[in-house]
Amino acid sequence: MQKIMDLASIGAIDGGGCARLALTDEDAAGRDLVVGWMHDLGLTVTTDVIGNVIGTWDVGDGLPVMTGSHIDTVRTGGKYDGNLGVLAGLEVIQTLQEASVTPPRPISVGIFTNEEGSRFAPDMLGSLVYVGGLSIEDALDIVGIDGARVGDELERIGYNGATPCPGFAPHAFVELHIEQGPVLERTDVTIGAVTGVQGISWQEVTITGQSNHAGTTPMSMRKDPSYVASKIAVFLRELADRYKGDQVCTVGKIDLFPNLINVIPAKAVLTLDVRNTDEETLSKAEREISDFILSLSRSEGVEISTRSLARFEPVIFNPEVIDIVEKVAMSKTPSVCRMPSGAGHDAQMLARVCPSAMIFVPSVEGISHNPAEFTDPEDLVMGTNILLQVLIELSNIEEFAS
Ligand code: HGY
Ligand code: MN
Ligand code: MN
Repeated sequence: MQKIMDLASIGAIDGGGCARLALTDEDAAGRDLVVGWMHDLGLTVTTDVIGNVIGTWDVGDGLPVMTGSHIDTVRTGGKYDGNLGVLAGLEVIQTLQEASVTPPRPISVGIFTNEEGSRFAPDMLGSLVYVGGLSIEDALDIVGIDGARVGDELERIGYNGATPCPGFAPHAFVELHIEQGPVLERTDVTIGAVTGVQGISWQEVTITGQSNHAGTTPMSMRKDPSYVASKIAVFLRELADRYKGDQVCTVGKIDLFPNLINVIPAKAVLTLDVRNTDEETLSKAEREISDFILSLSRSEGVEISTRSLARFEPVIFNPEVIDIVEKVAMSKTPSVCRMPSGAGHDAQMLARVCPSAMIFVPSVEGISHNPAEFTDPEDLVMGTNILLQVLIELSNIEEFAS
């Protein structure tokens, strides 16, 4: 608990949250603090070419069992998103060391770079490169919303490590994370045995119209990007309402240029975050949105270009690991349910290279990506104890069936 508070004090913002956007000075300070804790535990610490930090307790033999998450946050982040998974991993190692319990395999804790993706898209960038899903060359050339380049920022904060990517494929991977939604609380369940992660589609849409005088330009003559951007935002909301089920759509960012009260904008740039647990439905939503955007460009006489910022299909976690999470959780509380994750996580990338799953603990009022994010301490402790037991069970498995 103290470590959560100490880390949360870095980049602290009003309302009790954190702002540690990836590769900023605040992110670097958070990394330095946690790396210090890794050294205190006597872990072997490596930093790879995309800045992923892996702390390994070199005991036992064979491939390590890995846990971890991220410590970068969104601009209005909370104390627990990502941070819990990293600090719980360290807590597990410290607890085993203090109890003189040596697992049969090494245990690694990962801090994955830029999980949030809000400064540099895509999200889960560090774990994606770690598993070989994106070349380091392409990753280092990504330019963020502020014009900064990933490679330059990694160098600037001193986390452009030497360890190559793809990194080693662990024996298994399990991530403890807050749910970030209302399901556990609404169903009065304490632990989620996460079955997978929904599909995600991020796009940037650039609308070019014609800046003109807000007072003199007849409505019939206008080529107004802010009107078009608003129509797209409304279309997304109505699509989600039509599709119902797991369909979610968000326009989180709209920038107008020149963004002045008496100027019809020359340009609007907005982001589309569209997700669904079902790949076919997600693709259908993308097609509908693209058709709508094309029809709008014609009817409003504006030019519209789109750029994909992230596109990950839904991921199903390893059944054996999910079973172990559920079994261990049930040994501590009867209040356990299986559920998919609405948010993206590094575990969905590690699932490409090793048996992986996740443990969820409840978010009070389902709030996250918000300084008010909160999880009851006894739930944090329960989740961490389950993580400890799951890591021990995973390290005792010789061979996974799949
Ligand atoms: O956007 C997400 O789902 C995650 O927070 N990166
Ligand atoms: Mn997270
Ligand atoms: Mn997040």
